[in-house]
Amino acid sequence: MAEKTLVCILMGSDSDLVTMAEACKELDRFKVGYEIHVSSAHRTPGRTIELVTQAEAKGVKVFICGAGAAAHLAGVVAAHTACPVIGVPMPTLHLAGADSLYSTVQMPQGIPVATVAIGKAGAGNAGILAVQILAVADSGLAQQLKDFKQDLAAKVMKKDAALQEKGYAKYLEEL
Ligand code: RP5
Repeated sequence: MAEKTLVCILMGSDSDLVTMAEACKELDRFKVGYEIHVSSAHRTPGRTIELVTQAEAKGVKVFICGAGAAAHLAGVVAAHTACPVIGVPMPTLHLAGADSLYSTVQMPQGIPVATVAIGKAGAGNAGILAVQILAVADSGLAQQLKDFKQDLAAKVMKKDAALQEKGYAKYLEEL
């Protein structure tokens, strides 16, 4: 059976896809259904609002928005939905993503955007955060998240054990 679409990912440009794919990968990991669209707050403002309305009608519960530079997409989406909105600031050429970060995070009181880190780590975390939001009402997802964290911890422990065994120089050679 096809997964229900619970998350809607919007990005301002297809040039954002290389970053936003990290959010897709995390949602795939947890088998959470999502849709992903290119839609810009500035270039296609009407279409953006239409996508938000359609997504809500389909049962979407969380929006993830990635945009760069004068990054107003997450804020505009948040203005049009009562669902949680996660903003992912894109890295940029001229200001290294500080422009995207500030324009995504500095929302006026009343219209929150949960802003994650700039770039791929932020996009991946946006996917995980969306799963965490959904897991509040889904014990199966909550268990998957616990397993995921245990797995992360086990990987770090394994690396430390190898570092202790080999010493830093050999470890570095094999990195
Ligand atoms: C933003 O402008 C997009 O989110 C993208 O990060 C940036 C550049 O877009 P392109 O000129 O590559 O389409 O709206």
